Amino acid sequence: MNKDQVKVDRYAKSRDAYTWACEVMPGGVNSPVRAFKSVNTEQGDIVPVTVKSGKGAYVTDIDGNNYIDYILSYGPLILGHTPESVSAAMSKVMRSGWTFGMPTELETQLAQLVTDVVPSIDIVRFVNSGTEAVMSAIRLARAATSRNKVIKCTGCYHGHSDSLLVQAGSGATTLGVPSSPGVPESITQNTILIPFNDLEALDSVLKEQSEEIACFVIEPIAGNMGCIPPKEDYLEVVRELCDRHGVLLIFDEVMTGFRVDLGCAQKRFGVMPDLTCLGKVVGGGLPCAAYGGREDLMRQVAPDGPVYQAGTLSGNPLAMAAGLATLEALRDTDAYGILETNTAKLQEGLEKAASDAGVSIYTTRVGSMFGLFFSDTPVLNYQDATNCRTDHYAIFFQTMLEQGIMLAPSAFETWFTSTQHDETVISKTIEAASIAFQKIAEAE
Ligand code: KE4
Repeated sequence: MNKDQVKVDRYAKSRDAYTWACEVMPGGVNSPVRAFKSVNTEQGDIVPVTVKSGKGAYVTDIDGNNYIDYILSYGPLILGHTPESVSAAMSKVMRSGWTFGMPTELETQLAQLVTDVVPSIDIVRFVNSGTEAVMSAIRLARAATSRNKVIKCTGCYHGHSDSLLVQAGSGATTLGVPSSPGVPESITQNTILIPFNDLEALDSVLKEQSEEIACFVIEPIAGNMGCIPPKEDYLEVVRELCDRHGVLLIFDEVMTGFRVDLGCAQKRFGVMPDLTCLGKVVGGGLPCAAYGGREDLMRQVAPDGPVYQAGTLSGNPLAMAAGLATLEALRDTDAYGILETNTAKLQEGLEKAASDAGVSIYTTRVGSMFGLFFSDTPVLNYQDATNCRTDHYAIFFQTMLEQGIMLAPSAFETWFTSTQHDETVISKTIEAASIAFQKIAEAE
């Protein structure tokens, strides 16, 4: 490059914005994974891009760079960015009032829709985050069984409440700090860890300790160590074992809920939990989550029963309107057909591009949840996931970013598509991936 061909910094404005953000927020972000820590170069010269806007399958950063977005806010935006139907529903509420701290019909309408379409949910309570939903469901399970212990799988992430931030997935794994400081030993001693997809481990824990175990909380499709589906019949046997030992089964469907089926993963796999946690899609991208399930359990929640849980903005009309419009669109259109077809094309195209470049990858998919691991062997649990080539993922992430494809800045996240990720978007992604795989092959 000669002297007057000065390399244009494509991220100049993001660089400045991030410097300022770091002055006033931890790591310059409001959620750790967004800081690009695990996918940066040694020089740390990739700056977390600051987004200005989104439309359909695309986001635009403050430097004017456009990206095809596979983060989609980590799952909520199943209809893509700023879908007209959801914007219109929210605009209506913007003029009539978006929070009251009093009942509104909108929350009952969304509660009715959720209980109509999610097979195991008789009664539902809205909260404001997935963390809150899972934390509340566990409190209910402990109250209903008068037992304290909770089983979770290593690598599954259920939000950042103390008892669950143990060998968590997602950002907790990415940052290599699975069990966070500040979590008292007195709390995590009630948390039992077993590997995902391992029925023997579950069986032996239940045989030894079931008298003390309130519940087994599980992501029916593990989406926080990459995307790892349940093995054949795994969920069915989990259900049987929990029944045999009187342990409640909680499906954390914060990510899978309405993502893989309108009836959630429980409908797709035909296995019914006692309690379900929802988030992300249920609020259409607004802060909204929920927990629900068997009526005999949910009627123990205050003010019907003694199990206390509350929230200032729970069920707020703005989030309810966004959630309703989103679920109605999923119910009334061929959204799941579109998602299935296009995400299958993505998987096929990426597998072929990697093979053509001589790069070993292992892919997984359930509906519009997709996983890509740099591994030449199957990835069935946390151990397998952490053995994958995260260095290859970093090169892949960086090369895709340069070509206008925004992937999660972590090897331990799931790719999400939307109804707006059409054939053109998928083809562009595959073309960019071919170049990224070649770069990895050259690095070997
Ligand atoms: P929130 O508290 O972030 O709304 O939900 C926590 C949660 C609970 N359960 C499951 C299965 C989840 O995937 C999550 C949150 N997912 C991560 C992405 N892997 C959120 C992204 C982030 O932490 O920034």
